Amino acid sequence: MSTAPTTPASSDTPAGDSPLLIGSEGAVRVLTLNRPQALNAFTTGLLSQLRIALDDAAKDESVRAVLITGAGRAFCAGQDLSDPHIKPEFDETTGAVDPHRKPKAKDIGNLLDHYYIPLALRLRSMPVPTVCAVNGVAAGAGANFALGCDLVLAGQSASFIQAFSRIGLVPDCGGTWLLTRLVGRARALQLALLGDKLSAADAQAWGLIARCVADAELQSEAMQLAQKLAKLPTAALVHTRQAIDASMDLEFEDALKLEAKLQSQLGYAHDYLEGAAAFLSKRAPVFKDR
Ligand code: LHQ
Repeated sequence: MSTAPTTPASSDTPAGDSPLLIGSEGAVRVLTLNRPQALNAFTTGLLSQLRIALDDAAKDESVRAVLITGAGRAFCAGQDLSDPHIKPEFDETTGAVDPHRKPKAKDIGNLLDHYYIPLALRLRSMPVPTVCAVNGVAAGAGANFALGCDLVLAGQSASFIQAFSRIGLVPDCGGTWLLTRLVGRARALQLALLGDKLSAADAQAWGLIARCVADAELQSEAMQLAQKLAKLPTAALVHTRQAIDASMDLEFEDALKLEAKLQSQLGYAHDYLEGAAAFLSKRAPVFKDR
């Protein structure tokens, strides 16, 4: 069953104008970034709504996968640079920063502390798998938010830009951690230092994303993938993510021990009993743990 996208309960903007659309298709919760006029750039409002929507999906036992995408021609252009929280002072007519005027200091790290860090942690600790359908350019924090999802599909015309160095910043929203793990130090530095556009096809070839697909197929492929994940044993998938993320910082023996600990927990749960029983009796399993 699918439901039309709606605004989050906490939103005070009218339906349709909401920066985040929320819908469902069966057990898949669909979140659509919806500021197409600004390439879905993150405002504090959008960041808050996104976190609330992920919290809601995490709490809702009927949700077994989350699919995130963008409205319009872009996925997300990162932080909205015109947001009053971070917009620098400059002459709006000439575009110049006045060297004689001491600019008012704005600690943009505060924005990370209050919005981006909780959002990135929320995404990474979702109790269900997450899929991102990157429908166009994903820049800055928009790229790293996408890469924080478990499986990333991108349309062939999509691209990834670590735009931070272009404006004198470092990658954030987990970029330094994610890029290094996904593509290794050399390519992480290439992407982050130069801020060049990486095509979806190259992103797939580099191992940055799971798959590049035809633009026309993106949404249906992403939904099919999310539906497939929703039918798999959710708790096992989420523990798998946890073990894979932890493995990079573990000695081999400690990774073996973590696997054994997680296996112990899962071995008592319904889904293992169901999976093994279904295999042995040659029927399809029906998983339900979360
Ligand atoms: C935008 C934006 C945008 C506002 C396009 N903001 N309007 C965290 C915390 C604190 C501080 C700072 O940062 C962060 C994390 C970050 O994400 S830093 C990185 C911020 N993002 C960027 O620097 C990317 C800026 N955007 C671009 O470089 C280009 O727009 C890209 C390459 C994404 C797309 O280029 P085009 O396809 O040529 O589109 P466009 O540039 O013409 O943009 C279309 C409209 O969207 C345009 O508005 P307009 O009214 O002129 O039509 C842009 O101003 C607006 N827009 N990105 N981040």
